[in-house]
Amino acid sequence: YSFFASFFLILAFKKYADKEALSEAQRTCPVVTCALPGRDGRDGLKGEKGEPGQGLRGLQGPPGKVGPPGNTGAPGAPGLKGHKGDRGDSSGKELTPAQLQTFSLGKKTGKKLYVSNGEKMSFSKVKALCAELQATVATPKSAEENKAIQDVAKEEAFLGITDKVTEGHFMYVTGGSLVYSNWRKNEPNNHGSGEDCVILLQDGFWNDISCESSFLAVCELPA
Ligand code: MFU
Ligand code: CA
Repeated sequence: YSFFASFFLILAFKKYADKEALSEAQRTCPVVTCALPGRDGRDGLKGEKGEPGQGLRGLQGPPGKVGPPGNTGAPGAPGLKGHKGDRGDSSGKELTPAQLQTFSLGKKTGKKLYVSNGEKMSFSKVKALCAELQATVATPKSAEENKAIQDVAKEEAFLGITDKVTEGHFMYVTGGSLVYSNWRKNEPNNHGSGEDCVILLQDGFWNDISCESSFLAVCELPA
């Protein structure tokens, strides 16, 4: 008895409780909310990649800035072999231009050498030419030297003698008064507007003449 009584009592209470809970939910819970489906499910799988867009391609932008210099490159390949050098000499000595000139002209040591290029020119030009050869204008200081110049000069040639400093007093261009002279008869006469230079005539005698006239250039290399 008590078992069945208890059973029905429980059932009845249950039925009452359910009914109360339902009516309470109807009062407090909005129909819409309570009628909605349950919570959202989990996120689905990632979709496939879409097709490329079809918008117009933009214009090309301006060139970028110049980049920094690159590193130094590796050394290049060796150059080609050079030409064979000069013979050189066993002494290891080198000739100065003057020594080379002396050698090529066959100049004898201790003896003056007179040279000419066969050109005629003013006295100032003769001086300049001889200076380039590290020489001076031919200046005979003895009959022997006068003859040596005569042998080189095939026509009238300037001598390194003038009276520019003091009229009538002929001197060597290199300095000093004459130690030897070979004037032609009636010379020097300072003819015309003046004659301060001297030429060696074909017969070996001297004549004073204008320095602006042109005569053969003969230079002398020191002994
Ligand atoms: C002589 C020379 C002059 C010039 C002239 C033509 O004078 O002394 O130097 O050569 O002859 C008369
Ligand atoms: Ca004269």
